[in-house]
Amino acid sequence: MKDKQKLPDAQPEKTGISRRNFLKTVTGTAAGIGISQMFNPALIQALEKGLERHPVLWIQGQGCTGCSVSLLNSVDPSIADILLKVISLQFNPTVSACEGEMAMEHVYEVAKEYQGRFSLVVEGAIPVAENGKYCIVGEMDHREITMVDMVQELAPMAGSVLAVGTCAAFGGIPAAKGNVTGATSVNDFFLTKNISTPVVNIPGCPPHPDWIVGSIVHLLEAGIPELDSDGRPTLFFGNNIHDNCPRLDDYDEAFMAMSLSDPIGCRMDVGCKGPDAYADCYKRKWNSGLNWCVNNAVCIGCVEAGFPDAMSPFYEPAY
Ligand code: FSX
Ligand code: SF4
Ligand code: SF4
Repeated sequence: MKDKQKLPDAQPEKTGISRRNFLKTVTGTAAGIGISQMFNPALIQALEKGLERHPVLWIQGQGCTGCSVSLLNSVDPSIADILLKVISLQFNPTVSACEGEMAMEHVYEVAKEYQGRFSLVVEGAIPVAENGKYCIVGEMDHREITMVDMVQELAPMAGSVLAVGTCAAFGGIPAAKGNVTGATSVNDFFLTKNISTPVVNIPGCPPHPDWIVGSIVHLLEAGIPELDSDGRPTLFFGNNIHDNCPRLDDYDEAFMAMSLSDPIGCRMDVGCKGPDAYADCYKRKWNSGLNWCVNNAVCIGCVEAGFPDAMSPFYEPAY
């Protein structure tokens, strides 16, 4: 699984896209969302000379795997180009062929070999109750390895940590009311363990693939992106959904949709949390730019630290 090879030059016959075109694609995608500033010609030239692909270890605790699946759905650039041209994904529990003790050994070997130079992606919350026993993720040397062990041991060795998904970034659904597992976000976990590795939060339940890919590319080419007070890249999470919603005029005119089947009207009265949510869904959209939540339903505020309890709780809130 290890790959320390220099990136080859263009291999369109294998991947359908050259490295140059890949970078153009990423830059082009970035341009529409205001992040073109982070890619300048000097950086692109440096990339085109070929650098070692960046090692990434992706581990998962309490989550539904939607974050991994969302990344796999990356269309432009494709997941194949991300894996073949940008990062060297050394482990991901959903897609790695390696499993069992061998997989655990590999993860720890990679962390030692690339100490300070790899990125650790954490997907899902970290259940700290009962010494982490609610989430045993592997076994090695006759020791059960919990998610708590993995984050505690690997995060200090990493150069950076990406908390992918609202569960990892803020606790999310596993930390919702009624949770008995002590589901904890990466940043809160780091505070209790005195871990100081820089963290980039990429929330969303699940996060848009562009938010994951764009953050990784920014990290590799321009360092840690500018973060808001919740640790999210302002590139993607800097603007309010309601302020940019195509239905804002309806809101201003108090023209409210009465049900989700109403094709027009502001959806606040049927539960839209757009006013409390900060993300670029309104212009990026989902499924290759085809649609987004407010078109067919409502924004449930899935990128926010209070999600789901403070946004769209599973229980009847006592107002
Ligand atoms: Fe959480 Fe990831 Fe929501 Fe699921 O595993 S962000 S539950 S979409 O996918 O962690
Ligand atoms: Fe705001 Fe939601 Fe109404 Fe759009 S539908 S204007 S985001 S409340
Ligand atoms: Fe999440 Fe709202 Fe964006 Fe939908 S529109 S992905 S619920 S932040």
